[in-house]
Amino acid sequence: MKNDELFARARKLIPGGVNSPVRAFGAVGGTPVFFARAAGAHLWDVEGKRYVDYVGSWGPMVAGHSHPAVVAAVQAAAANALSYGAPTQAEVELAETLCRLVPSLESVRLVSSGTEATMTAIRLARGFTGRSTIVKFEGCYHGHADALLVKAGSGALTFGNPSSAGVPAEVVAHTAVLSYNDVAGVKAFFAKNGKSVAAIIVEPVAGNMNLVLPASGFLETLREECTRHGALLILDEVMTGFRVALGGAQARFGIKPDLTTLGKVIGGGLPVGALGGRREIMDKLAPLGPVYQAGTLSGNPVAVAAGLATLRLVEQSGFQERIEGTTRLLVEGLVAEAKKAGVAFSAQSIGSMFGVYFRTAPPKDFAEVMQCDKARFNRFFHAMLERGVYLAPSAYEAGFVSAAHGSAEIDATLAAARGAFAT
Ligand code: KE4
Repeated sequence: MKNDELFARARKLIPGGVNSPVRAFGAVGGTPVFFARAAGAHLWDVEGKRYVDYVGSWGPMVAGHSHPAVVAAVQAAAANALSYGAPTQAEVELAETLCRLVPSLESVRLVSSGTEATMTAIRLARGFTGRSTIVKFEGCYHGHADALLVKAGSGALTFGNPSSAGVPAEVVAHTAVLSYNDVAGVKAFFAKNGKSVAAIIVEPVAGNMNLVLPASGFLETLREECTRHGALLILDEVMTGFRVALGGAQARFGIKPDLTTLGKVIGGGLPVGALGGRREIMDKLAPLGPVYQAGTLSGNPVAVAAGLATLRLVEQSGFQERIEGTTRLLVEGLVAEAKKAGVAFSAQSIGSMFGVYFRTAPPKDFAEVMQCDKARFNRFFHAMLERGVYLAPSAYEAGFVSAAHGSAEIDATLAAARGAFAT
């Protein structure tokens, strides 16, 4: 079947024809591509067209698609069992691996998605501190738990309004929304509200408003303010974990959180999320403590096998350096092609994440992201798609490089960009 035939069929029974909104191409227009196969740095759609992939399933495929070692581990685990709903050795091995690679994790609980991880971390922070207020930042996304579906209040109103129908105002009444990288704004909020804050949750490198790097002193201020006021610092590393550095953004920026949420890479493409941190906090979780959390498929043996096999590849010597070098080559090449074409464009990378922007310099906060030329991005997106390069179908998403991307893929991408910048 063709992409458009499948999309028409999908829309008959699946809302918007997709199982996650961003996949519907609503931001960029056109018909979403239905994929049939993936290997290494490439995807093939149902019409047999090949693409160089820079979405990587939104982050998990850091080792490349269908890596033989990961597929073999999944096949072996599946041959034994698909699920027990009971403890297994593999879950202990994954917990040991995560706590070894991310030293701030003294204890860790596995769940099945990033949303479950952040939803639980918020509940745990409130249960541990006995406080209600949660602070998040405009432009950061932490999954679709009610308390986190909140947009910036208008003007001085720091307590947010629901960003989704179906979320009662009362549910987000305790969620404050501040501006990312606004150090003064954070200090002012804490001076007034510090004693009521249970936690700050933040993407230490923002990847859900396109890529925005933390300004110097921003993460340090969050750490200081939380410590000063007895609030918890939750670093949402669902996207940055094992992408920005082996130990996550917290290793790269030297920030020790109280809790960390993880996902994506730790499942190697299968459903795994996790939250972890200080033992005295984690021990508040059931069955030890009063904060309830549960999950039928938490620690699923097949998903854990994919995660363990992926992390073994990620921690191999030279893995991070190589993938970071490839990502830098991509970004430098795109900037050079745009310059030759006289297009107002910028790009940046950190680890194996990158951002491309149709503005002359990378945005430093949400307001500057909103100044990017979205229509120009959408034209570029489709021109690249036609030329066999699959970028994230939104101007407000980060891109991802895998270990399977090499000079051939970068050269092909830059050749496509040469044409796309000319459209
Ligand atoms: P999931 O529930 O989608 O596994 O994770 C939610 C989540 C939590 N925290 C961060 C920092 C995240 O980036 C995400 C999910 N990321 C999006 C990509 N922008 C997933 C793609 C999608 O929603 O389809």
